[in-house]
Amino acid sequence: MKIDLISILPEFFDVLDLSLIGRAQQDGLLSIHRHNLRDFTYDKHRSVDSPPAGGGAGMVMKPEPWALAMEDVLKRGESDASVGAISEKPVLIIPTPSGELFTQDRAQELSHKPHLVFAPGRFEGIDERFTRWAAERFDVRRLSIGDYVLNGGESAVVVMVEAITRLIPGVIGNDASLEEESHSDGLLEYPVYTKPAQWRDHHIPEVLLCGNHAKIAAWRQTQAEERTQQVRPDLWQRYQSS
Ligand code: 6GU
Repeated sequence: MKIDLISILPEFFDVLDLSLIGRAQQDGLLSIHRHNLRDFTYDKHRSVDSPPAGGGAGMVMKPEPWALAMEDVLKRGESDASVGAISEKPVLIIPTPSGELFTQDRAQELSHKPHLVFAPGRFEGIDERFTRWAAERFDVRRLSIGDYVLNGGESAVVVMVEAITRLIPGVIGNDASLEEESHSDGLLEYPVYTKPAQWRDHHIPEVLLCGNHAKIAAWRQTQAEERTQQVRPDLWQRYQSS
């Protein structure tokens, strides 16, 4: 998978060189390219923002630097053999609190795409005309990571890249753990324990020591259901109706 990240804070993405995602890049499963949006400005102050048309607070990102950055990404893509053979449009993800909710299902879908481009805005967001322009060249997704507001989309990009890339075969060591974790089956994960069987005054649930795998699986299922019911009634309702 190829990933292009465009931002006025490209250093923000240095965390993606750590741990499993860093390893996946070294192993060639993933190539992540950072671009500075200000490299696509041509005025003295390298300005990327401007006051909102119609008035109001804050600043809005101008569409032109974004369009130039996207044209550069597309041009590089054409000459890149790893994604060059693919006829579908690259996916352009615009992180925004006014987008559709980014979920495990969405992460799963995006993990099969050969080329993802992320355009995280700062300030009050990017001029809406950029989205329309981009829709002719990209499969555009406006995505939010939750019902709260961040200062910019960069941390949301890190969240989405991590959730998406860990689903690529080989990125995490143990593919089986992907199937057992929270959200993979619509339920939250059951509680987990490790040795010793007694720690301070606390004991492991008896059933985990019985050696009967069917019994343990049934207990875990019940725990997952109870936890989901208590903590996330919204997920529980969806789970029951599916
Ligand atoms: Cl994707 N961006 C920003 N700025 N705030 C958010 C968000 C994204 N998702 C939730 N809050």
